[in-house]
Amino acid sequence: MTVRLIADFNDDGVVDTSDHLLFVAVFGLSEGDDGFNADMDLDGDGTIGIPDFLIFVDNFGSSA
Ligand SMILES: [Ca+2]
Ligand SMILES: [Ca+2]
Repeated sequence: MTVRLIADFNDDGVVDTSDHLLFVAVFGLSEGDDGFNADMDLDGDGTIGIPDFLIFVDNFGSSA
């Protein structure tokens, strides 16, 4: 069984600082911007911002 963690952006099975670095790199981008990644728009509102960060924090430390 494969569990896809919501905030495991690099798919290594754990939500940790390496995922945080990926998140920081896209923080503030909106749909249509260069580098926007819909996987990191955790609440699906079209912008990668504070609400997505809060979801990330909730999932930080999770492992599959
Ligand atoms: Ca990860
Ligand atoms: Ca968002």
